[in-house]
Amino acid sequence: MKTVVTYGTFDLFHVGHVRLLKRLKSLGDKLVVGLSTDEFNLVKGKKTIIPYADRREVLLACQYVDDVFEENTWEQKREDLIREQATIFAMGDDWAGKFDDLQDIVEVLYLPRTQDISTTELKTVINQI
Ligand code: C2G
Repeated sequence: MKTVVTYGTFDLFHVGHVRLLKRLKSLGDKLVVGLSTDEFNLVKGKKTIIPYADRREVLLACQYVDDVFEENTWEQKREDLIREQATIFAMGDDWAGKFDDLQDIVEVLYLPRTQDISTTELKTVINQI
């Protein structure tokens, strides 16, 4: 069983998220997502539009996602990756290099982001309606 783990907020779920999750699932047999809680997003300097429970439901409805757990801190990744018996830890390349310290326990990958879409841009458009 080759488990891939990733993390994110996945607020206002959009095609950039879908394309990343699709690519991540293709790297293994199981894809598990560490989903940022609303409280952790405040730590990240982000205010989520969609509450955690609904963001979790959306992710679990995505055909590429097999499981979701809470992301509450920056520091929990190592413990999570060991618990999930992860083979690969992967993120979009806006995080390139940020998690290389985990290379002693997993393969760390950074995949190209989907251009021209982001939750921030969607929020801007919504505010202009
Ligand atoms: N992403 C992407 N293309 C986009 C937008 C996002 O590939 N157009 C990717 C990001 O690179 C990230 C994932 O989708 O890997 C989730 O994006 P966010 O919800 O913005 O996650 P982020 O706030 O970066 O949280 O500890 C890590 C953090 O929790 C990551």
